[in-house]
Amino acid sequence: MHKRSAEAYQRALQLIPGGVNSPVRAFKGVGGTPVFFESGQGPFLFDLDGNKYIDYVASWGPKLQGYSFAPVVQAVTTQAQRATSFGAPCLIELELANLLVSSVPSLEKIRMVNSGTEATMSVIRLARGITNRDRIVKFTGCFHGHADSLLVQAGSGVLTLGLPDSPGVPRALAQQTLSLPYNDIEAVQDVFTQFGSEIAAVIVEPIAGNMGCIPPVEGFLEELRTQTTQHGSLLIFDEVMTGFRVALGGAQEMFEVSPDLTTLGKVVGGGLPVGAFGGSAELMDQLAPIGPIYQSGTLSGNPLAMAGGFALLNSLDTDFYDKLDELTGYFTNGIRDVAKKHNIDLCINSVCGMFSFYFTSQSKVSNYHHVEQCDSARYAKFFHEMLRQGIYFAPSAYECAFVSGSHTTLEIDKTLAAFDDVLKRL
Ligand code: KE4
Repeated sequence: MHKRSAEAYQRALQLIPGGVNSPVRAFKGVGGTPVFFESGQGPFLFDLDGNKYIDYVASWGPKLQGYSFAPVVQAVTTQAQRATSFGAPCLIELELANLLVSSVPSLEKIRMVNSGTEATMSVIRLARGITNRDRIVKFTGCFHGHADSLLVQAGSGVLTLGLPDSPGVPRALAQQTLSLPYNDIEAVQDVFTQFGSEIAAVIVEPIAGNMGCIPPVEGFLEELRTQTTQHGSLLIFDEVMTGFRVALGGAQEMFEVSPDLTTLGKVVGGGLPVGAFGGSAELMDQLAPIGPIYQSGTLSGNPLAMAGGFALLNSLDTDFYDKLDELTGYFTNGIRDVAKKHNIDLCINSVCGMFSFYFTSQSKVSNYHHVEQCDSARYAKFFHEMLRQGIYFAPSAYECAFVSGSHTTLEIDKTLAAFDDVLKRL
């Protein structure tokens, strides 16, 4: 079944820490050893042993139009024959910048980088530089990449200073980050009452996607906007996952709340390494070389990745999202029906293009505390059973499932049939 993957993994373990270049891929969340993939086509992945899967990981989000999307392949191939990088300005950078600025409501200017982590790391420095303040507020269960200031877990009490979430993060730096419960409006009001004048920025996933999919409750994003404005802090929407995923203008368009700064990644690179951060011209012009706040990158805006991102984003319009939303609803309704049929307690959260289901009897999952009560062992069993059926979900109960423009009801029906068989036996 996975003989060649298992052999490759043994070799990988000798060369790469944990055999992977990013921890979540090691299957630690579900047990077993990772599958090595060889190719992808539309909604399908093919592994080293020739097994075919219907994929819902989408490389953690970027594959919004599925694998080997022809316009992206064409654009990247053509650009590769010209040059992959100049380290100098080129027109395709302007094309993509213009597309981002004209699609995302709050953007006037944008700076390209090479990952979501680089985008959030840079935007935090920008916010601190602009406000001349050091404190950052984030939310427990939200993930913003692995920059030191963001690898911070909540202190013992909601208003206690942050603690490093990893060895190597200086305690002094971690203490500058406060981590609050997601969707907790009161906690936000309290933290601003206590620290308001010291808070440089609040960074939030406007729809949480790293503790499964958790949409904002009514008034949560609006309260962040009110409190940050009132206290001279900046509001940062980390739309690395939601940008161009849930709507052309991202979650800020969907919920009509305008952040001061936005980070992007994943989809905007079309599957190549791209991150970006942007906001008003006034704020962004504080960046070097015109402003004093330094930020840089050898391959930032490289024409190869710009060509890939531009080709993918150019294929998106409101009709695309209408269809994606409909297919996501068809899928999640189908899962609800199958779970009911087999009396399996399941809670599903979904927005256009992304969703997650939690094995739990809780009526809602709207913060990390709820997520911790869910049955991740049952998810692990589910994951491997579905893998045997040729369905690839995220190897972690804390991630989202993604539907793409290449999935059709044919693949969804096959997946629902697999759900029926697996949930029956769970
Ligand atoms: P990257 O540095 O991995 O490109 O982006 C970091 C990041 C920032 N913000 C949000 C909202 C994100 O979801 C991410 C990365 N997401 C994870 C899992 N959802 C990527 C997978 C991985 O860590 O390998």
